[in-house]
Amino acid sequence: MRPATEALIVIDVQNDFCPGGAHAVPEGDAIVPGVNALMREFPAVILTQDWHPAGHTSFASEHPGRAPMETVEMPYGPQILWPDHCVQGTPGAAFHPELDTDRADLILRKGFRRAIDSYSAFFENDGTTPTGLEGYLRTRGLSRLTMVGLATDVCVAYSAQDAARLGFEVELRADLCRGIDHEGSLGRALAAMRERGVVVH
Ligand code: VGL
Ligand code: ZN
Repeated sequence: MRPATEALIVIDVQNDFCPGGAHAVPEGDAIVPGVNALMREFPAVILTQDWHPAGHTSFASEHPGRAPMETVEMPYGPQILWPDHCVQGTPGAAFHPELDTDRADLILRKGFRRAIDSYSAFFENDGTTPTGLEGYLRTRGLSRLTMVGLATDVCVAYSAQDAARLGFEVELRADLCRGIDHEGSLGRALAAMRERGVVVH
C-alpha cells in the first residue's frame, strides 16, 4: 500500500466513453483491468462520473445546424459540441460493468448543470466554479495524485492540469488512459500537462 497522502483519481470510465457507447473513446474499455489492479495499491480512490441532464448545452443536438466536434461560443468561452452522452440515470452514464466501483471512497459527479460543461474534476468549464474535490482532498491530507481514465485529451487533461495548478503533485499513467485524438488533440494535451508539471508515464 502506498503512503497515506496518495490518491488515485479515476476519470469517467463510463459506458458512453467505451466501445459501443455514445461517444466511444477507442479502446476505452482496455484500461479497466489495469485500473482495477492499481486501485488496490492506493489508500484513497476517487471516481469521477460525467453526469449530464438531458438537453445539456454541450450536446450538438441542442444547437440546430451544428454537428458534434464543432465549437460554439458559450458565455464562459469556446465549447466543443458532443453527441448526447452520459445522461443522468441512463446505461451510458453508468460505470463500465467491470470497473471495481466498490473500491471507491468517493464518486464525484460533474457536468450536472445544464448550461455549463465540466471537463475537470476540480472546476467547471468557466474555470472558477469548484466541484468541491479540492477541499475533499485537502481535508483528507491527500496531496499526491495519480490520474487514469477517459478521455486523456479532454477530462483527464483538464483534471491533471487543474490539480497541478492547485499545487498537488500529479502523475499521469498514460498506459491507463485512452484519448479521442481529434485533430492532434492528444499530443497537445500531453504537452500541456507536462508544461504544467504533470509527470507523464
Ligand atoms: C468527456 C467529452 C465530453 C470526457 C466528457 O470524459 O473526457 N469528454 N464530456
Ligand atoms: Zn460530458
